[in-house]
Amino acid sequence: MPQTLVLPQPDDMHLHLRDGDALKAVLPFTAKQMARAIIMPNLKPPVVRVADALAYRQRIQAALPEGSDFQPLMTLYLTDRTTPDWVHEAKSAGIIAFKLYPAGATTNSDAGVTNILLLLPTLHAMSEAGLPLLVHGEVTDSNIDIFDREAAFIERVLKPIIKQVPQLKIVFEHITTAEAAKFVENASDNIAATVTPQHLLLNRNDLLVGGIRPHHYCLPVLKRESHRQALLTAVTGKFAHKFFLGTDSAPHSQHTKECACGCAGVFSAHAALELYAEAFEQAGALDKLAAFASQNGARFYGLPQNSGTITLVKQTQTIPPCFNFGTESLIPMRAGEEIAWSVVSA
Ligand code: OTD
Ligand code: ZN
Ligand code: ZN
Repeated sequence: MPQTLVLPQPDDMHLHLRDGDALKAVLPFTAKQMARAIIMPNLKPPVVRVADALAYRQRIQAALPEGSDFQPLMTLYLTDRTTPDWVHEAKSAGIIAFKLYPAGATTNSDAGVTNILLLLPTLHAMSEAGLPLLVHGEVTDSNIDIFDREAAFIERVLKPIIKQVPQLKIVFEHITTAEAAKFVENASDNIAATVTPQHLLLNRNDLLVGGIRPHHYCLPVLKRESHRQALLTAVTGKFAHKFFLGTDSAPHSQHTKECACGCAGVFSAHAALELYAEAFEQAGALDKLAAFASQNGARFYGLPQNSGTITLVKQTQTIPPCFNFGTESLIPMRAGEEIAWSVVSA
């Protein structure tokens, strides 16, 4: 009998679903594993107003496979123009959070915030409404080395926000460094973080040694091995309750990644849970996977625990070399290679 793990059905607390044909291509992967997902608003143009988010939610629901009860949880893209009134409107409409993209930080972030500290009334309104601020935690200053941008964000942006609005719930998204892990561990319980499969399983050698690997290029960029080890310790250690599953699965067509100026983003939704299982097994902490994947995030967001279960078995699967992506193709994480775990049922 292969080793078996039964978990409460997980949630993906950070997901890029795109729109149109791309949405139709990637949504079934997530809907098959996850009960719910927090949907990132970085469409072109971004999802800024409540009406945009509700229309996007309808398009997601229309693209779901027949019979799926997957629930998309919608976010709004914070801009320099987001007012406290928009926050109240968002709360009433069931929007789950606001997303901070420092202007220019990542894919489709041109409309992002130029100086978050000019938005204090809006942040206070979010704090009072209990709506979390989700942060892409990298500064965008061209003088700061790309490998140092997350650590600099803690000092220059995150600490000042927390000082001004101490009760605000904040999710430090897709953390990649020992500095970020330590900061979250030492912060109060209204501060939490998501961690992606690629940042738990890969380091910057996987991006650059033996040839450049465009499919391992994402933002924040992969870091050195000591940081990966710190992340594994964080998600399995004494403060593990502050960390939860957020894949940051971010599909781009093959030709926009394999070119002279390739897009950032790793697609992992096809095998999200299996990839996390590998990481937790590597850390000798498979017993901590259920809390990370299915409990910590829901608790932080004040959502009920999912009642269904999902079963993982230690059975090797081979990942296809590519998937259809509208009229284009999509290269998934581990394309053409093996993963030691498989999902049997959801
Ligand atoms: N990172 N790519 C994308 C988003 C994320 O920063 C992120 O959340 C994307 O393509 O939307 C990426 O590398
Ligand atoms: Zn981001
Ligand atoms: Zn993202």
